[in-house]
Amino acid sequence: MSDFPETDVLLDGAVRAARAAGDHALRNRDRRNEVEETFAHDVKLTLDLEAQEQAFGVIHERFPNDAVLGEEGRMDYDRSRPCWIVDPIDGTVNFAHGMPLWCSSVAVEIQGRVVAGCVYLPEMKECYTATIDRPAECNGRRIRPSSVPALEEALILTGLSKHVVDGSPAFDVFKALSLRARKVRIMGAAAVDICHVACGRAEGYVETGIYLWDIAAAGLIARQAGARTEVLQELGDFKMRYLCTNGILHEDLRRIMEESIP
Ligand code: LIP
Repeated sequence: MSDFPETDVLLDGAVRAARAAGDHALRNRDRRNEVEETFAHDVKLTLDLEAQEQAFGVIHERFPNDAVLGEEGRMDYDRSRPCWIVDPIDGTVNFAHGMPLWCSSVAVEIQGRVVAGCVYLPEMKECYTATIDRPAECNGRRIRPSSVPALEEALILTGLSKHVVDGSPAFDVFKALSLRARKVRIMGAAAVDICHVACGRAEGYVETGIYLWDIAAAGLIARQAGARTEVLQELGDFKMRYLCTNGILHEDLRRIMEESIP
């Protein structure tokens, strides 16, 4: 018996909200170059804001008393009531360039625990889901991490934060991983990367400077698939150093992270 009897209702809400956001962005991708703000290593699109409002609309209609926390603002985050955590377009720069690896991510957290989540990839036609009391699925089929036993055989995913500067520890981590793993890739969307670990396409994901909304839904999906997740360090303002693995390689990857970061 789940501690959260309504997990099926919560998951349905997360899926509807993620699809509302992702399908809005997909339908309007010819407007993907409408920019609200540009940064050295990131961009905020008009569609980021619109897609978030699509997700919030679904959430407020079905769960009017719950809190929401979104990448694009609305930080009425409090743990005294259920909180919906939304990244309307994760992989924004990929989306802006017309690359298909992006997603909409919606999770709901109750008493500090994510209990349901959905990561929806409109252009890849993949929808990852999980609740705290049910296994993770992609398009309704059970997913599991890989059983690759050694880093030398592994594909590891990582990312460079929008705050990257010369001397960022991420470069040291990237070098250390690249010298040990079969391959290291930067795909540009954390939630997609974590779902790739959850379904066995990659053996690990590491990133420094990633946000709660990037990992909330995908982290639950990974855990419910049988992968392992760990917040290695809280960095404030919802930022963190994060690790997700197939479990077998967790200690190796954690050690490389710790040895590479002063
Ligand atoms: C992105 C993350 C990615 C990170 C990028 C960016 P966004 O999120 O998913 O892992 O490396 O810098 O933060 O901004 O596209 O939602």
